Amino acid sequence: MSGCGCIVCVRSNNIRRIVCSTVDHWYHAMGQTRSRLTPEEISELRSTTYFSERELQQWYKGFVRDCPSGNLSQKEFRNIYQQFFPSGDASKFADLVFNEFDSNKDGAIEFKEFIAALSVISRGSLEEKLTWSFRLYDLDKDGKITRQELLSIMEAIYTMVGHAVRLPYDEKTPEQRVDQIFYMMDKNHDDLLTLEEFKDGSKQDPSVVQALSLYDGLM
Ligand SMILES: [Ca+2]
Ligand SMILES: [Ca+2]
Ligand SMILES: [Ca+2]
Repeated sequence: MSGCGCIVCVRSNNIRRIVCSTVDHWYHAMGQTRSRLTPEEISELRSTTYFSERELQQWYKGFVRDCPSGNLSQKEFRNIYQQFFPSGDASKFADLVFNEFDSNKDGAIEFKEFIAALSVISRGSLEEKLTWSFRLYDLDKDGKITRQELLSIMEAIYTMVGHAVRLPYDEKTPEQRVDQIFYMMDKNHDDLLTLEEFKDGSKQDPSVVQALSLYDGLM
């Protein structure tokens, strides 16, 4: 009798089924992944993302191929970004995005986290994309973006892009860009951007959402 090889497997088909699925679950939990998503995983992901079953299986296949451990590490994530910006240093910006993908904060991106973020970035409504960006920019997650937080993000983007890629605002320094954004968005002049201020301002000036199209290009 075949099976996963453990003693219990050879005793009874029924027990084998239970044990094998448990072992499979352990392997999964340990980061050893299967090649396809289970029907339960598909139905969960279909309700939480904008992807079809076929797309989910395709993304999963690619994810497992690129990350056989089932987890995308911070280092691997940096490398992905670095490939797109060879003349700059993408590590800082990649780390910021990594933290946003890693919603359970365990230091690795599992498929569920990856596909959830990808769904918002690639298929989300403008509102969802802006909320996602806001959370990315709000480094200490207190619900407000300070000048310093925005400056950190802008510096990370400028460092990543280097001199090879010409962005519409590449003639400006990160400081000037921060001043410009606050001038436009900070309606009550308290030097803090709320989600509402951020959303309203971004809709008026689509160039502010530029960083999002950077992710679009990466995915
Ligand atoms: Ca995680
Ligand atoms: Ca903040
Ligand atoms: Ca404000």
